[in-house]
Amino acid sequence: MRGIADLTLENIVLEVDEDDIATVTLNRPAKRNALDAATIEELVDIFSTLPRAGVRAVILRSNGDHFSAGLDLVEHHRENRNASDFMHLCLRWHEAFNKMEYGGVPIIAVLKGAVVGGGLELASAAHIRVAGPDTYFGLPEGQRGLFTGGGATIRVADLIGKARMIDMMLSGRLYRGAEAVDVGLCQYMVEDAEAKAWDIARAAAKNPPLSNFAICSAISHMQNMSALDAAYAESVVAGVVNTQDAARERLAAFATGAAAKIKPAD
Ligand code: 1HE
Repeated sequence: MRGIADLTLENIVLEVDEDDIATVTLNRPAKRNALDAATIEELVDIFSTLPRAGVRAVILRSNGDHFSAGLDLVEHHRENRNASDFMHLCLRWHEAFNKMEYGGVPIIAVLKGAVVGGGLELASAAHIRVAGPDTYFGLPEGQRGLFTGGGATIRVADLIGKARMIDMMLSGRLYRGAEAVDVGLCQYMVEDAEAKAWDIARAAAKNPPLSNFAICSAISHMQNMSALDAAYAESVVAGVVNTQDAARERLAAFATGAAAKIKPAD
């Protein structure tokens, strides 16, 4: 089985700290972290590997002023792709983003500057999005004579609803600030997005990995099912998760009054 040490990465920096929290950093700041075909392959490799490597949470971030400018438009222009080429490229985007969404390891995205087009599709595949004051969201595909190909019709529409997504694509509307939180493009808008993402990652990493696996795969899978099948699948997942050793220990702590209570801090 390929491990983290076997990965060959040029456009992304991958680090894992002593608490098994991985940092995945897009590292093409000179190109505003545009997603070329090679970067997508690196994302496929990384997110195929991390869930099996004992990683407990992932911070997805980028170097430079912008999270990602989306599809590498210059490469797309240069390659002069035909319909089949681009369809197969999109399937690789889906491979990468599905590995993220369904991989079972919490992914927290740190957003800044442009989160546009394919950059928003990438951010949407994370489980939690934390934005900073300069972050803005857009889907400029229409303006470029393009269409979404990395899952926006599924994930962005799911986050904000199809009417808002269509408006973004037709009118070029950009969202930022509190409005971006209100419509659902991100869950947090804070001064220091990086610090907030780390707080969330450390909190999530304290949960048993099997619980996080269910949270970060089962919920997405169940959204794709009928209510009847989802109820059945939820029962099966809960049967496995809620009887794990780590749950027994935590239940014993609660039963003896040793566990923390679920209350607001103030
Ligand atoms: C790029 C890209 C890119 C920058 N592909 N090279 N996405 C877009 O339509 C967004 C396109 N980018 C922009 O609007 C701007 O670059 C930004 C607002 C993100 C940043 O502006 P700025 O002034 O900081 O940078 P810049 O001067 O525009 O670009 C700096 C360099 O990055 C420059 O390269 P250089 O070699 O001339 O220095 C740019 O060419 C390069 N660059 N963005 C390639 N996107 C699966 S389908 C998904 C479809 C989509 O994603 S459509 C949305 C595409």
